[in-house]
Amino acid sequence: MSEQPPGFRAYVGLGGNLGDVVASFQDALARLGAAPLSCVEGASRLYRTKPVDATGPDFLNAVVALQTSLGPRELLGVLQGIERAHDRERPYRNAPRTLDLDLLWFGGVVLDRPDLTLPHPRMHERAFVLAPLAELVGKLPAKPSNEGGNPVLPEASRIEAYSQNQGIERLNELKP
Ligand code: PH2
Ligand code: MG
Ligand code: MG
Repeated sequence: MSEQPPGFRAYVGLGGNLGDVVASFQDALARLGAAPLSCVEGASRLYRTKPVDATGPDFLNAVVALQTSLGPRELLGVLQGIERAHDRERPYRNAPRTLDLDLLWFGGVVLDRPDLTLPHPRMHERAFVLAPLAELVGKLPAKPSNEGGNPVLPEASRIEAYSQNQGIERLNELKP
């Protein structure tokens, strides 16, 4: 009997501030679960967040963990396809959006390419990423280092302080 090779754990940030964002997140969760060689391991709660370096209405943000045997670029392609399915438009930088899916962390892989930087270069500055990510990392079983380990995050008290400064409000669960 052949053993399934261990997949990587990837963390994906979800954001949006146009249209029915809860419905977009639910649909994105279903599509992520249906992606090839991948399954959803868990999701954070929803967070209402003030726009950072952006204009428009408040955002909803969340983070989803996947177990995947896709490569990081293949997974990026899946994320971009889901954004397109939600008519994501980019008229200018950080414009209001229906759905933004950012690959935050991929099994400890470090990459610096024009199309993809891992871990996500701005994730440690942004409470709208850190708060849901820390919640989810705390809920999932730890990954051994030979399977990529876990993202190293600031202390909980620091994330809490960032969250208060950046006007982050924790809401309900993201239901599939
Ligand atoms: N995404 C950005 C820029 N600013 N602000 C909040 N609150 N949430 C986001 O998801 C977000 C942002 C760039 O993608
Ligand atoms: Mg983004
Ligand atoms: Mg993005």
